[in-house]
Amino acid sequence: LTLKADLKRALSQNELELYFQPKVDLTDLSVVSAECLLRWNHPLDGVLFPGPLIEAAESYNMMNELGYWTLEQAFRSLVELDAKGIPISLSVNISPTQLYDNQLIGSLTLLSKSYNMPMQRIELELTEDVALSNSLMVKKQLDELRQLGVAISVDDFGKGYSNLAYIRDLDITALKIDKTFVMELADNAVNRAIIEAANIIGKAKGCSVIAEGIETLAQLHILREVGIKQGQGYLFSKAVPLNKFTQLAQQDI
Ligand code: G
Ligand code: G
Ligand code: NA
Ligand code: MN
Repeated sequence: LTLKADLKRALSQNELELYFQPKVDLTDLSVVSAECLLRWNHPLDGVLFPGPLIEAAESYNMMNELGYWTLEQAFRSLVELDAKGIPISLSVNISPTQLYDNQLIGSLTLLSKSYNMPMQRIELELTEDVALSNSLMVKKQLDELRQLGVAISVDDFGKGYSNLAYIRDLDITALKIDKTFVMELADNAVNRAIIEAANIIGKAKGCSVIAEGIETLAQLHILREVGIKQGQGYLFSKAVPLNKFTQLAQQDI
């Protein structure tokens, strides 16, 4: 009950903020894009991770409101990045609820018009198990989003249910290899094999493959050996506020 009040206050009192974690080119380590991650500037506790707020939004039927707030901030941020000469795209995490509610396409269309920003600049990150339930309806929406030029990436690939038929059948633009495979990469041959397999699948589908959770140079080295082209992780940067991210990106442009 208190979390519901927290969520309402956070939304109405501007306590939420989008942070940006760079996605880098693993060859030259330049910033190519960023993932938007929600943070909660709590009046007493400082900057908090979004887990509890997202859970609260799900259980109190406010996920669409929170999701719309996030999308609007992403569009605003794109406008700011353009103004600073950084014409990259941004990815936003989408909760299954937002797909089931059928409002996503309407929201994106509206925001794209209001901010005069093409939808091609937005990438949606979906967890792997999103399409497992109600898959026909989800597939239809995802196809429509792709036709509008919205990029769709499958987040945490290899974790969830690993439904490869779903990966095969959906028109996706990127596979994001779950960080659990990257974390124990150096001393686990199976992890390396899974990453190699993901890379082969991505190539065959014509989509990009990105590794998450890169924390060490040893991991980076193996990922380069395997041929993974893009990555994200604390080795490069955690998620940071927009002004900080702008500085990181400007060093590369
Ligand atoms: O940095 P991190 O702790 O923020 O993210 C925790 C989890 O919350 C991740 O699974 C991430 O995908 C999710 N998350 C972060 N921001 C958002 C958001 O804006 N919307 C949704 N639905 N999930 C988010
Ligand atoms: O579910 P999703 O993949 O969107 O969640 C991303 C989560 O991973 C966020 O909480 C983000 O802060 C976190 N993260 C990003 N890079 C790293 C990393 O290098 N190591 C670890 N442990 N977590 C990371
Ligand atoms: Na994500
Ligand atoms: Mn992920």
